[in-house]
Amino acid sequence: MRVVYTPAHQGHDPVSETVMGRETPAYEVPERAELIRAALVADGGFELVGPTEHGLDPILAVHDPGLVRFLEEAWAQAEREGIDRGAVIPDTWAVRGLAEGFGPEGMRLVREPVAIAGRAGFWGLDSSTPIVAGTYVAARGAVDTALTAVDLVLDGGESTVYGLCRPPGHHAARSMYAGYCFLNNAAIAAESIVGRTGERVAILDLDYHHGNGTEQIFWRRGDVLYVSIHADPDRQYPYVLGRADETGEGPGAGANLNLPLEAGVDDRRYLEVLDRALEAIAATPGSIVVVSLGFDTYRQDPICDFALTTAVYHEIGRRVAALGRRLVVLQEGGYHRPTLGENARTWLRGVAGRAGEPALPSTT
Ligand code: OKP
Ligand code: ZN
Repeated sequence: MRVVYTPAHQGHDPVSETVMGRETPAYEVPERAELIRAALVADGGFELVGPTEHGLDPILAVHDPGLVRFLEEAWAQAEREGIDRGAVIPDTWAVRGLAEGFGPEGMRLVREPVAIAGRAGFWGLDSSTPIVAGTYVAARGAVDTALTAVDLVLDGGESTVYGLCRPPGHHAARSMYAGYCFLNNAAIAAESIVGRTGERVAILDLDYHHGNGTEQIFWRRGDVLYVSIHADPDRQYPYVLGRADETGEGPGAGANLNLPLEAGVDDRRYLEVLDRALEAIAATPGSIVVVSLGFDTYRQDPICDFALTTAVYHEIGRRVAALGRRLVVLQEGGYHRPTLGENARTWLRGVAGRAGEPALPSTT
């Protein structure tokens, strides 16, 4: 199986994030992707390829040019303003996300501020998404990783490709960065697939957190089905979206399925809900599924509360593959570093067992 990977992610190396006013060591760190890469290389059944550059057009098909400009300029502006804290983390928010990030109405009176602190609070949702020197290049690398995975599936004849995206993407909305995410890799990939094939595309979001950004981007779209299994936002980030009654609007009515869950979800319960998600996808036309894959559903994840085991990831991968559709699998979250590599390897091995999938050499 092909794995798309670039070391560009290493430049996004935040030291800390701010959780309820307390500075804590960053969870979303370069080591995460390196651990997954090392586990797949050690397995022997995966072939790493670098991404090709796809430029800005596919990004601007999904994101506000103002957001992209801000992400590109932020670090240099912080340096010019003499902000010397190692990262841009806002402390003043424009609360414009409620209007432009999440809903249909724009607050026209709120203008983009000038100072970096104001700009960050204008484009960002929260204080856990630091911008550092290498953030923009890393985020662009993650998008190119996702788009290269799409190329390998559409033009390269691959049935499944894994994009080791970092930073993740599913919290990033059209005009908002959020939750460790800057550009929405999965949404950009899905949009590109729709544009190139004219087919409907399903996004299956298996990260522990609801992908508010992906939901928002395709909220009024009937050609992209968004299905997500996640922690109930009544107790978990992103708090503001992810409820079961969010089903899409206009042409997108019925093309959004949220399956919010209680704490303590175990393997059996998760598989039961997964089957509902897969049924919804199977009932929708299309031949390609973009998977937003998170391992923060793992029982020992330090910031989450599901109780999945490593073994169940094999079964989840197997059931997703049993849809019989081509898969563009993109990495999102997962913060228990000791098991991250093995969980990813196990999931992808579950996919690789299906008929028609090139067999991977057996592991020792
Ligand atoms: C990113 B991904 C809660 C702070 C939450 C952001 C979590 C982002 C998760 N008090 N911080 O979906 O794994
Ligand atoms: Zn997550």
